[in-house]
Parts: sequence; structure tokens; C-alpha cells
Amino acid sequence: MSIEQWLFAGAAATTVAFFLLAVYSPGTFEPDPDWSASDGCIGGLEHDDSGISHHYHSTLKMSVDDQHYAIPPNTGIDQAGCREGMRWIHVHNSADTGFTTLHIETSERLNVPLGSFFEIWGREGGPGMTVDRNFDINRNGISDWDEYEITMLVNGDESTNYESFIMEEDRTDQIELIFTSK
Ligand SMILES: [Ca+2]
Repeated sequence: MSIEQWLFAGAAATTVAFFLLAVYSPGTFEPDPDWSASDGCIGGLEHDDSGISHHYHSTLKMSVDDQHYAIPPNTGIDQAGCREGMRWIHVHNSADTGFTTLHIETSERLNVPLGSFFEIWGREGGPGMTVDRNFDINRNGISDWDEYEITMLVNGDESTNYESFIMEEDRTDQIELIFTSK
């Protein structure tokens, strides 16, 4: 074969391998979460304002045993370690029953996982994450996976990414978390 034919064959084989991987292990292409997103602070007393170049939104609704689980207004605003500032993921207004908007504002392009918001919320006494970054809605230090059946819907479709779900910049997702006691 000529060099061109070899190159073409190589490219074709690579393409086939890519699609096989995509079909058989879609998780392979999930980006790694940037958990450091929990620590970012806009305009706080202890931080320089590094300039926010990315500003987008996701929405979150939660229920525990069929009861709406409210996300408090101003979560992530003026909290310990970020006084008079806002965490890179924060809430202004909260919904009484529906989806609450999460504001995501970062100084660089990050893969911001849903769990980062739980880490921020947890600092204010809300549901936290266990040491292995699993949901801990009741903050008893035991992964909620041991205590609840957990269903996650993103725009109505079931997702199994849970804490590691990346909130994308190019769309506003409706994320629903449904916890049911075992
Ligand atoms: Ca728990």
C-alpha cells in the first residue's frame, strides 16, 4: 500500500475504535470533574477578584420521601472563607416548589460537578458530601447511597452521573434529585 493508503487505513481504524468505545463505554468520554470549583470566591474580602469570564446557570430541584427539599436563598453568598463575596456556584432566589437556579461563575473554563454545589451548601449547614464525595443529605456522615434509593433526572432523562454530573456551559439543565428512604 502507499503511504496515503496506510494513513487512510489508520484513520479509519481510529474512527471505528472511537465509535466502539463511545458505544460500549460512554463513561470513557465523561470529563473529569474540577472539584476545586467549590473553593472559588468572587469578590470576597480574602480574595482578589480574578475576573469572571464564564457565567452560566443550571437548575436543581430535590425531594426526600416525596417532600420538597428547599435550597435556601443566598446559598454560597457571604459564607465562611468568602466573606462579602460569592462562591463560584451560588444561589440568589430559591424556588418554593420547583427548580432553583444555580449561578455558576468562574474565571476559567471548568468542568463544574453538581457535587461542588453540595460542598458549598454543606459549609452553611445544608446537605454535605461524605469523605468520598457521595451525597449526605442528612449530614450523618453516612453515604446516602446506603440510606436512600436515589434517582437523578436531567431534563427528564435518568442520569447515573450523580455527584460527578458536569453542569454544562452551553445549556441550562433541569436537574432533579429524588431521595427515597430504603
Ligand atoms: Ca447520609
